[in-house]
Amino acid sequence: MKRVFSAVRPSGELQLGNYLGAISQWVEMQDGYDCIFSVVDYHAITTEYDPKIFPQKIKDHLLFYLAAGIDPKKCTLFIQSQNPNHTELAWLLSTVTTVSELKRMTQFKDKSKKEKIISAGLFNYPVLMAADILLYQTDVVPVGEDQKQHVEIAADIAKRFNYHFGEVFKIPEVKLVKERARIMSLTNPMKKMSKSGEDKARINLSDPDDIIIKKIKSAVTDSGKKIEYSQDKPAIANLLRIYSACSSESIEQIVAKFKGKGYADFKNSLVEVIIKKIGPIRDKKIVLEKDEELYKKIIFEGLEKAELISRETLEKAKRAAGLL
Ligand code: AQP
Repeated sequence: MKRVFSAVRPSGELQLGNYLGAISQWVEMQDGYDCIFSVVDYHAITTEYDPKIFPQKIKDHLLFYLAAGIDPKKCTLFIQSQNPNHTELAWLLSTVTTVSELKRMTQFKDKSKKEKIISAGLFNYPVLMAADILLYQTDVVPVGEDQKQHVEIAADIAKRFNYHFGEVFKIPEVKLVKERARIMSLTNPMKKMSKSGEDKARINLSDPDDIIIKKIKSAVTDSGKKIEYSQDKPAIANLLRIYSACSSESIEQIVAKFKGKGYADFKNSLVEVIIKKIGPIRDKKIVLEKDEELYKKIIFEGLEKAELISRETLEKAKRAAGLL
């Protein structure tokens, strides 16, 4: 069975883009693949964060995975910082990674513009992410478009390590879902929807129905009145992609459905499909958090499995590099 690794960093409120671009794919893959999913907290601390609420954020992320349909009996679920093999392999991989390739990372360029302090951790983020992926001899990494470059650099680092020290790592492949791969902000369709930044730009998985209604009603639209999918109309194209991903209808079907109708009708219907898709996840998560023991049990069992698999790879890598 092919292995899948994917993760989200607990850097804010899980949003619709995270769900459509990543977590919903995980749910679809868990029956056909050997899946390992993580909450990558070490990645989240590379940008500004609040340590006081951080443990709750980590827990919320994992509970949302479960609420979205990830089954801990089928998958391995764990918290990244609890498995020290990740940081240890990252150090080894950093010795075969060049500063110039890290400087090319779009996400580093974008994120460093927003941060008060640009940390070495933020710069080295792709190396830690390569370790996350390579430790599990991963075949496939399902991510949104924005993370594609990071999976590609992980593959380059793996090839380089293998070239210098012998076959240690499997070369991972990225898996994107086209329509869902890049959900854009509701206030600026040229920017992607993100966990961080202004709240009204995104739909959080935790948003109550009335907030979802408010956010969609005030989402920016383009000039004109027609509901059409075109590059010149990025705002409506984004809302159509969200509609399609939430309803499983094709963009063509949706455009045909709203022929002759205006933005108000379209937005009313969009609200319905979003609430139908993510409302039950929000409600389930509220139920799950009442069970105090569940979270502890799942991360304990997941960590045991993750540690075992990753230790084998780490030892192989250290041996190949002459450290054992
Ligand atoms: N807008 C998006 N559309 C589709 N997929 C998305 N993902 C994130 N935003 C969108 C996918 O969600 C997964 C988790 O991402 P991450 O937390 O590791 O990092 P990120 O891409 O930086 O996520 P955010 O939400 O944008 O967080 P912040 O604001 O902290 O930077 C990835 O698979 C990602 O592709």
